[in-house]
Amino acid sequence: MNDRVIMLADFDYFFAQCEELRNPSIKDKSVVVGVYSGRTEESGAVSTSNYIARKFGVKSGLPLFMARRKLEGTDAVFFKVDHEYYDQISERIMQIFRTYASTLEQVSVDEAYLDVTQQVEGSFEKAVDYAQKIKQDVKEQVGISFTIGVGPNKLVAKIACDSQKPDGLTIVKPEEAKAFLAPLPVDRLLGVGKKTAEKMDELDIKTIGDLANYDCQRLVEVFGRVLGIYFYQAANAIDNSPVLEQGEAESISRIGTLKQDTRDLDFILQKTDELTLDVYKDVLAKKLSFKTVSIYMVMVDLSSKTRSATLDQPAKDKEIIRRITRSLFEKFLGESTLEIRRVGVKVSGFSKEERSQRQLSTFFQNSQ
Ligand code: TTP
Ligand code: CA
Repeated sequence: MNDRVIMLADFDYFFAQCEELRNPSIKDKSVVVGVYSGRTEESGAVSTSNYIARKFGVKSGLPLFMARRKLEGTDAVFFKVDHEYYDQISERIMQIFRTYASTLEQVSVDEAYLDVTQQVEGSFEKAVDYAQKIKQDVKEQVGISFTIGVGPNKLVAKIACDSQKPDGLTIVKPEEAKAFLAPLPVDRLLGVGKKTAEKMDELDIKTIGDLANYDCQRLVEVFGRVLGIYFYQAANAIDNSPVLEQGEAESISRIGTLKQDTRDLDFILQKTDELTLDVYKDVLAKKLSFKTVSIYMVMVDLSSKTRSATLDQPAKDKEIIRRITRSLFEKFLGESTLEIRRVGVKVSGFSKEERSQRQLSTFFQNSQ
């Protein structure tokens, strides 16, 4: 576990940056992405904003009417959250990250840990160039900027990442880690909320350095064994938690809208071939085999249907997905008279042990 090189990548002002990506002309303006509650035109809160809007005090959580007030007289632009679009961008970036790391742990839509120890041969010097290369690659391929923190473990990488945004790169070598954390307030540590920070303040612990120098036994008495030891170790930059791949995806799917409503098999298969290629790229990148292939249709009356076929043996071949997709559509078109508006392709049944129909509940959960 020693001498690891761990990165945390955190996409800059993510939802707002995604909006800038598809509307480049707004880059010099305040960009606000809001969640509208729907009660009135204006009710809701800011989900995130770009750094120009932040200068006006417009940040996550601010009520939208206040955001409008603060930005009055400027040519700010407001968007509604579009999770489907942000998820797609996020997924493309995570795919690129996978090619750079031995393990990738996605923490949220815009954050992931990368274990790059092997790739940089344990060298923090090499990690500088490596991090820049990843940033450059994603910038070119996707057009999104992000911030990287590098450290000997997840805890240090995270705090390094938070220390300089946006488009930042902060490297904290193992021998610098304790000194890097020492001056920071204790609430920068995961698990130190307002109440804990107050309690620590009573013990005259204000900085992470104060905590690191505190008697561990005393901390155990005050906070209990698990937390006391955790706080002490964290303050001393000790964190052995591994970068863990998230639980294997239950399914991989892609959905798209047809250029026109149709019942024409070839026309449909043109679209599903594109979708299959994307699904297959995911399957390949995650080194999975699948047992079930499904198709999904949204009809002109907006009703939706799925059909599946399960193989006897796990497969990993693109041609198998195409072949089954074709035969499922042939059969389906024989059963239905409605035109089709949207189509989807899905593979599932990944794990080695037999899975139950539990997966049905997650069927195309991203579809609508
Ligand atoms: P953050 O990483 O906290 O923020 P950010 O990416 O917008 O900005 P930065 O990292 O440059 O400081 O959150 C990631 C996304 O999560 C953000 O783009 C929007 C969403 N979000 C909310 O919807 N509500 C919130 O209160 C917060 C904090 C984030
Ligand atoms: Ca972010």
